[in-house]
Amino acid sequence: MTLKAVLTVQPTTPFAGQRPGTSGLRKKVTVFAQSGYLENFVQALFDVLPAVQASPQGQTLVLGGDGRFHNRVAVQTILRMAAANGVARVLVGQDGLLSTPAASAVIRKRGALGGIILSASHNPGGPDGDFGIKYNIANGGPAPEKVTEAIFARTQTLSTYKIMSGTPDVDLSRLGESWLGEMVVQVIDPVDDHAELMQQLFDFDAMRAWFQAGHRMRYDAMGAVGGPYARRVLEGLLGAPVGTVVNGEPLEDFGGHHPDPNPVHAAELMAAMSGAAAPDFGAASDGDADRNMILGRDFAVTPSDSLAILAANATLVPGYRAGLAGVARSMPTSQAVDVVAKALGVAAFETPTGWKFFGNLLDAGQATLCGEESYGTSSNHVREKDGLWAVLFWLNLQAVTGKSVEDLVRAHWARFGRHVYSRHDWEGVAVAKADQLMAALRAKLPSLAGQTLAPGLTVRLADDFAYTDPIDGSVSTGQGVRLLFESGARLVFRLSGTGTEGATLRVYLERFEPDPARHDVPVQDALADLITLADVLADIRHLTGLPGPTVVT
Ligand code: G16
Repeated sequence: MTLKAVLTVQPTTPFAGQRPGTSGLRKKVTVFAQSGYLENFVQALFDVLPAVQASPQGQTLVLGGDGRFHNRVAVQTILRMAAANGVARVLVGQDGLLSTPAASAVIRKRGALGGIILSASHNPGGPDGDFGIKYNIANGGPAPEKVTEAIFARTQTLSTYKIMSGTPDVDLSRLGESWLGEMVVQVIDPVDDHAELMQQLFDFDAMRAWFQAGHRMRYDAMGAVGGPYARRVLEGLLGAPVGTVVNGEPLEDFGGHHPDPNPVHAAELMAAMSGAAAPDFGAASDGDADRNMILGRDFAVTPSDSLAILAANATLVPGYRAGLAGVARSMPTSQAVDVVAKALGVAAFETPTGWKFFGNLLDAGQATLCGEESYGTSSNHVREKDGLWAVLFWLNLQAVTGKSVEDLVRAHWARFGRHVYSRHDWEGVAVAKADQLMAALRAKLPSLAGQTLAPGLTVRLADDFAYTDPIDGSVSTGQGVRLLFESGARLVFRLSGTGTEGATLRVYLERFEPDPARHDVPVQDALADLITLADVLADIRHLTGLPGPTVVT
């Protein structure tokens, strides 16, 4: 007997706090697991789509996530709701998995209306960890603020949601099509489209030869969704030895890893990349595989430098042989790429934090490469940041130049100067204290311009960053307090929009060092006066009650 799916309209009441942050709605698993919590958000999305994009009825959507705890349950709920809301077809990654860049690639390649991505990115997973959901539009990129605000507004007023009931869960373990009510569920290989795209952009012959010549690499997927993508390309298509990808099985709790690829959370990789016997190249990706960390032997590349170096060397890579239309970086990202853009004679855009702000520039063909200090880099091939893409770019550069990671970075600094850079995170701060700190800083801004706050640190501009999108004219204010000094140094303060516990204060520190003789001064020493100034200016230790930053990258 075949069971028939029945459309059910369930009564519900609004939940507070369903406003998406920097990248979608992120909360504890325990919050998402409440009856109706996910359902309300998804129904709000379906309700507002006709007004902000197009009706979901009769359309194709893409669905998948990073495989973290609650992913499997949430995928089934969303499938039932999509069917109840008239969606014609959902392309879902096998076992409910899709990395964020792969979801973007699938949306674009298959002409979908958009996609729902389940991830809390670099946040910890497991039953006590974090979960998240975000909607990406037809260009493959995160929904802009007008869409996320409309979804939020709807979450505050809805009283019912629609869902199909009466049938067992859809089997997502096998590729192929099945029906859920009137909707087709098409289970796709999560890796295929992305792997194909990588082959269109990079010199696979040169990279294969690099491995054949005996070079070694270690890619740490941190127990998250990046493993299958890295394995297919590195160990499969490029012939890297099996074992090049470590922690390559996507696990619900990431195998206990905190899948945030930075020197603190990727300590295991940092250790493996140290010493004469270490591999030539080290890399890591995060929970949903959109972030990347790039390491040489005993050498770490800052994300801001990475963006600048990729831009400066782009024409060495097949996909970018014709040069760049322009580059874009988030405001707190160092100015290293601006200097490259100037030398190349192309535009450099400065946007607020959040990948969604790059979408219009990429769609309009004004930027080719984009990047952020938060370990995100990508190009116009998708509308998300892309961890494996960045890693392959670095691999391609090493393969065609014969230079090591460290050689490439040092040559870059010698030519363009070094933007010495660090980010200090103060995590778990009481929200009221963090708000007080930012408000006090904002109040000080008008009095700071022209002042010399420490030797060599005269303020040229002090403001709260605001951005007018050059394509659609939309305005985003309150994007972070920044102090620009006459010397080119910068100090930026903002609160994270991705955390789920208390507030995280991020302090971004930057100074330009043209003198190669000083390029090896330890970063925290080179920034010591800015670090002290930040603490004094914002009264950080006192207001946060913390003895020092919890993460320094
Ligand atoms: C997200 C956004 C990025 C942003 C990062 C950190 O990345 O897509 O644009 O730079 O969060 O944001 P915040 O400083 O507000 O915590 P991901 O990898 O978490 O999706």
